[in-house]
Order: sequence, then C-alpha cells, then structure tokens
Amino acid sequence: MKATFEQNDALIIVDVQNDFCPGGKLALDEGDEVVPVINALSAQAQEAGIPVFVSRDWHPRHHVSFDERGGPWPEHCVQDTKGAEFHPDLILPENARLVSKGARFDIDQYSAFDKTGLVSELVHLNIKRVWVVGLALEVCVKATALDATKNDYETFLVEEGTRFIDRADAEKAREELREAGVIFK
Ligand code: VGL
Ligand code: ZN
Repeated sequence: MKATFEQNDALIIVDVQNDFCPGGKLALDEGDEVVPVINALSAQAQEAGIPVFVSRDWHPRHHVSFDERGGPWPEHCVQDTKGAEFHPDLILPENARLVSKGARFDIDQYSAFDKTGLVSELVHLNIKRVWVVGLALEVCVKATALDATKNDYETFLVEEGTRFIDRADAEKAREELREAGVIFK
C-alpha cells in the first residue's frame, strides 16, 4: 500500500508491541503482519518529510485495566518488560516521536490523543491530515482515529496496517469510524 502523503500530513503508528503480536500476552492473530506494511509506510513518510508518531501502551504493574484489578484485559505491556517493547522488526525513523499512554493509575487511555500532548505537537507542526495504522483496530486504533476526527484532522486509516482482537467488534468499529468520517485506505 502506498500512501498519498501531502505536506501537512502525519503518520501515527499505534502500539505495535510484542504483547499484541503472536506469543504476546494479549496477542492478536497475525498482529505481526502489520510490521512490513508499516515499515514501508514510515519509510515513505520519511522520504516525504512527513513526521512519524509512534505510540506505545505503557502500563504500570497491576494497572486498573488488568483483570487482576477487575479490568477487561489480561496483564500486558507492562513498562520496561519485553512485552512492552516494539516488535523487533519494526523500523522507525530516528526522529520518530514517541507517545506513551496507559500509564495513569486511575483510568486507561486507549487513544494516542488522550492527555498525551499529541494535539499540541500536531498544531506546532501545522498538521492537517493524519494517517493511522497499528494495533488493535477496535481498541486503540479506533480511539485514536476517532479523536483525530474530533480534533478536525482529516483522518485516513490504512486497513492493511491494522489487525483486530475480535472480528465482530472490528466490524462495529469500522462502521463507527466511517460514520465519524474516517477514510479507509
Ligand atoms: C490495546 C487493549 C488494551 C490496544 C491496549 O493498543 O489496542 N488494547 N490496551
Ligand atoms: Zn493496554
């Protein structure tokens, strides 16, 4: 997939971490298959001078989102563990901007826009359109893309560069995203 990047675009890569890939603690089927797609997109972005943002789920131990605390998820992406590292084959531009989320003790943050400072960085760079890829489609990719539209960014979602946890949830997510004006590529 080739993106049609324009000036004032940014690429946002969501949570391509070991725990969301086969063998990880919250593994998505074929989660790792997004890696070559995203590597190609970020290389293209770099060539075009498009800024690349890369988010990571970055939970403290015993986070409220974990089932041990009554949350919806098994333990995953605990700070400074192997599972929280980016997939080893993910190639990021040297100047990729890191967005950490999920580190709050009291609530989860699914969106890369949720109190991370991402918007102010996009404003600073005069970004008008964003391209979103990564894991998982119906959780953090959805939340990020929806927040992008709420912040008035024209938003593209490259489906080849995403995978889901649950097929039915992913179907609902696609509908919600389309209704919000997200353009699927
Ligand atoms: C995610 C479930 C829990 C994600 C994060 O990155 O999509 N999913 N935490
Ligand atoms: Zn999480």
